[in-house]
Amino acid sequence: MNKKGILSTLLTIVFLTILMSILTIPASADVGDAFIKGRVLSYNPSIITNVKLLQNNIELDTQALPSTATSGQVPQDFSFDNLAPGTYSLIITKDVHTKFTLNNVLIDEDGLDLTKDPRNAIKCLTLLCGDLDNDGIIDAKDLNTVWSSLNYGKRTSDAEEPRCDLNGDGVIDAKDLNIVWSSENYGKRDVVIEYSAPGYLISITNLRTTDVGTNEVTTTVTASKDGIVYWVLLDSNSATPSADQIIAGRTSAGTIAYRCGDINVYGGIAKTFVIAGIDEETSYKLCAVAVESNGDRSDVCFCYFTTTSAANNWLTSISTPSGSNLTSTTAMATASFSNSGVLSANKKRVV
Ligand SMILES: [Ca+2]
Ligand SMILES: [Ca+2]
Repeated sequence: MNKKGILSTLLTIVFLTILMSILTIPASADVGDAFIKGRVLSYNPSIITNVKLLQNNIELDTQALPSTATSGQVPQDFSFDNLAPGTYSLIITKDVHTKFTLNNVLIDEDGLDLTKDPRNAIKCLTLLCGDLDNDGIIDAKDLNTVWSSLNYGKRTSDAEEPRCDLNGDGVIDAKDLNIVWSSENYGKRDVVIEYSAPGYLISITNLRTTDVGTNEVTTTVTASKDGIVYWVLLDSNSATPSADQIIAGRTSAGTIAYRCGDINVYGGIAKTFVIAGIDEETSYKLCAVAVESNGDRSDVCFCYFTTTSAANNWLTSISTPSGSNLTSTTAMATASFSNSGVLSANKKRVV
């Protein structure tokens, strides 16, 4: 190559270098101060847990979570930092566990801490364990591999398939068999959760009093999904208790609530219950939380009402069956009240 050719080549390299530096746009995942952090729960910490961060199906980063020396089911934390606000996905993989995908994770400029989420399935991302043949389901084939005489009852060094030591304690025994056989794992597949899917979390869509009396109140509650609604009745000036406190029948101060209870509900169907034996002419605050069978909870909600006064319980009418004799000591009469009430016997003659 002559001098002219060398110069031309050098110029081309310089030109291409400049062009590439102009065309190279920083990855959107690396331009902000936002973050996403979370917690993964899985078995056998000596096996690597991989957490992938994706955006628009493009992998942006992967973290291999640090392992500890212990065996069993252990939590491991992760954090992806310097992210731009946006929508991301997480894919978590680990040998002998099924795949865990969390889609539609919305991150704003303040970042997102999944461990603060009210949903148990997101607060702690739990990998399902026992998929020895990596086919995406934990089933009889996996169970039979652990149960096989070539593996069961042996130390991992002597077993045909050492991966059957699911908890990582060095032996393949009942603990490992029970991990596969447990209802949390057996028959389950890869997990996919939509983080931002509307209606994912149970909610109380309606809580109101439908009939307020002197000493009782009729209440209607509707939840978005099947579950149990726990409630406490408090003085109207009371602070709102936490979900845990309502479930335990407590006030925000931890003392026993004036009244408490729970009721089974079915998604979208209004359920009515009566709280009786309460004080007349008193203002109350009714607080409630709905809990799904998987432990997920709604926000706490509340409403106020004031019981009526017995003094306003007017006698609105009184009548006697035809032919009865009001001068008799055994006269019959029918009374009506504006609220529920009892007519006291009066032996005076009525004229
Ligand atoms: Ca399997
Ligand atoms: Ca074991």
